Formats: sequence, C-alpha cells, structure tokens
Amino acid sequence: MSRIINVAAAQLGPIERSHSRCEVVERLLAHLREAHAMGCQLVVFPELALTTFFPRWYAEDIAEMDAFYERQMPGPETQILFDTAKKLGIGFYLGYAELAHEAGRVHRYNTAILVGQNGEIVGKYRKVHLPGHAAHEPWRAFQHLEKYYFEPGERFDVWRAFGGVLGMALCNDRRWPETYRVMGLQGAEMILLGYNTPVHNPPAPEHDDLSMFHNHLVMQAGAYQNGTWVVGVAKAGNEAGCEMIGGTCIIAPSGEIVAACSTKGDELAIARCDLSLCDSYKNTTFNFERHRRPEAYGLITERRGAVLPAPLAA
Ligand code: CDV
Repeated sequence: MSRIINVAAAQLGPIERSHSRCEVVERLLAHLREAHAMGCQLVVFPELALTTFFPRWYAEDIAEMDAFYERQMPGPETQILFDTAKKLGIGFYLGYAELAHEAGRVHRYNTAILVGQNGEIVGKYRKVHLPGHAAHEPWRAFQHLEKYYFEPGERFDVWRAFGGVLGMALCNDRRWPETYRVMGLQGAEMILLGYNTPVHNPPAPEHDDLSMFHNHLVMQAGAYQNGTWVVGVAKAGNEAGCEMIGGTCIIAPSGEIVAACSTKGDELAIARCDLSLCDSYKNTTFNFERHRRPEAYGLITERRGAVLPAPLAA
C-alpha cells in the first residue's frame, strides 16, 4: 500500500549578517505558504536557516556571537512559523544554532528540529559531525569554526511521523556512511538534511570543482544503501562573499534524484514521496537482518582514525 508524503525541499539563497530574524522568517513563511498551495505536508529548510553562516567569522569572545543563537524554540521571532504551520496543517524541518542551559552550564549546538502538522515539535537533532577547526586560522579566505562555536551532538534518532519513520542530519553528516546506517538500522524511511557548503574548501582547493558531484554522490549512496528517501536542502549563493553550492534535491530509495532546484536563490523542489518504495530495497538487497555481518564490522565503533598495518620487515 502506498504511503505518500508530498515534500518541499525549501532552498534559501544567501542571508547576510545584517538581515534580521524577522526578515528571514518572512522568507520561510513564503516557502511554507507556497508549499501548502502546492499540496505539500512537509517543508525542509537548510542548516542554520535563521541567520547567516556565522562560523565563517572568528570572535575572540565566543559570546559575541550569541545573537546568532536561539534560546527558545519557538521563540518570539519564530513563533509565527509554528502558528502558520499549524494553521496550514504543514510540518517542517528547521536548522538553527541552539543555546541551551543544561546541567548548570551553557551549551551551544548546531541543531535541527522536526515540527508536525499540528505545530508541535516531534524531535530534535544536534549535529554529530562538526567540520572545520576550533582555532582561528587567518590564512583561510574565510573561517569554518564549527568546532569552536558548537559542541557535538551524541546520537542519531528517528521518529514516527508523517505516516513513516523519519530521521534528521546536518550538512557534514551527509558525507559519513555511519550517519545513514545508524538511522537505517532504526528503519528510517526519510532522512532530512540541511546544509551550508562553500564551493571552496580551503584545506583542499583541488576538490573545489567536485563540490557538487560529492554533494550528490554521498546523499544518493546513503539513500540507496539504506533504502530510504533523502531530502538535501542548501543555503546557496554568494553569502557575505563566500560562494556556496546549491544542489538542493529529493532522492528516492533507488538513489535517483527525483526533484531538484535549478537556481541558487529561494526556491522549492517538490516531490510526491511514496514511503512504501523503501520496502523493495529494505526487503531484498538491503535486508539488514538477512545480509549484514556486524561481527566483521567491530572496527567501525572501536577505532576512530585509520591505523596502517606494520611495515614489512626488510
Ligand atoms: N556546514 C558544513 O558542515 N559544511 C561542510 C563543509 C565545511 C565541507 C560540508 O560538509 O559541507
């Protein structure tokens, strides 16, 4: 039996440092309304969708950047997103910087939430694979200080929502097969994933021409190898002088891209996603129970970095 979710991948063009939360929320509301008019039940926004990608700047005092974080969700400027979602009966995934007070101290995370069609938060995810660096590196054309501004999250969960099993990830997570497999092992049928990816990779500029190829390669492989839909959504275009890739797309469990954005601005890509299409992959080639050999995979969790075999004796 088919189980359909009409999904809108809601790409955003650049958000400048001077743009207010209210201006950005207006753009998100326009996406919600258009997606609703086109019959969607779920809208997926990018990573850090409420602000510019602030980890590209260094501040000696980390608290100087606190204006870019949300202390509550919903908060005063974002409440309208939840109210509108409820009124329209449309859910959403939203990436944002989270400032939390837990266990007597302040924590900062790169976070995403999933909000149901009733305007209630279904689940929260904190980014596990934080890329970039923790110290100021002035030689770079721009900084990528996620390891400075955020603590890593600790888990990949899935939630029963929208008639299926949905998971969340953020940007650099998409490059790691473990991300998809941990959610695949919990039955994920759709993985929602927002990203901010510069075209230029300062430590490896020789990869710049391949940035879009790699973007699609990892998400298409993750979808196919786990028999799941993947919705990858960019913040794209030239943001504060940093050129970011677009490439927003919706990927079927076959690994095929079934909808994609064609610009680097605010744009929706829409697909009618039948969750039951996951079954033929999950029940055959990727029937995990039948074919996986976890007894051979111990190193995946025992070891972080590669350790080479000892050199051959002369
Ligand atoms: N926001 C990100 O996680 N960006 C990384 C960049 C630094 C490579 C990415 O994987 O796209």
